[in-house]
Amino acid sequence: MSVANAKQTIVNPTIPFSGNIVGGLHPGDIVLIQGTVLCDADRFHMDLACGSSTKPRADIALHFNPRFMSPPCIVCNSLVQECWGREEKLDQMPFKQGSMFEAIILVHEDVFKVAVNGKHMLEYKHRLPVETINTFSISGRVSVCTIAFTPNS
Ligand code: 9QG
Repeated sequence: MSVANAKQTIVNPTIPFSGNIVGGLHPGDIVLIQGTVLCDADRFHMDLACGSSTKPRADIALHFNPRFMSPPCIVCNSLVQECWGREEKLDQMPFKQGSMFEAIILVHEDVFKVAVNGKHMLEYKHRLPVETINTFSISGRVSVCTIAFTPNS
């Protein structure tokens, strides 16, 4: 996946990172995240959120949360009016402690599709309107070299 057509690229952000997505997110957009999972990682997560308020906490359309505790899994969820909804859990772990990764979030009309290291991992049906997403955050035991937002074209 290339960052050549990206409308916005963030390089070597300090973690935890949270930033505005210029122009918001739209169906067809691709979010690319390249980084390394720290050796001692228990978990990390990335969020596509609707604003950046901390009090009250902004809604999170997609919370994507790899957990390395056994059994390892990826938890996806949404935060609506400060409440977590039903977790969607994938009992697979494409990320490896101490290893680099490339994650791609594809924004479709009805779902997000997430691929890791070139392999499709999961779909997550929208619970909040895509048009309300304007913030990307990542935190936990991870380092990130590139975040790139590429528009539908
Ligand atoms: O644990 O699960 C996802 O369903 C919660 C975690 C929470 C999320 C949530 O505490 O952690 O992963 O924003 C949070 O509080 C994150 C970091 C039932």
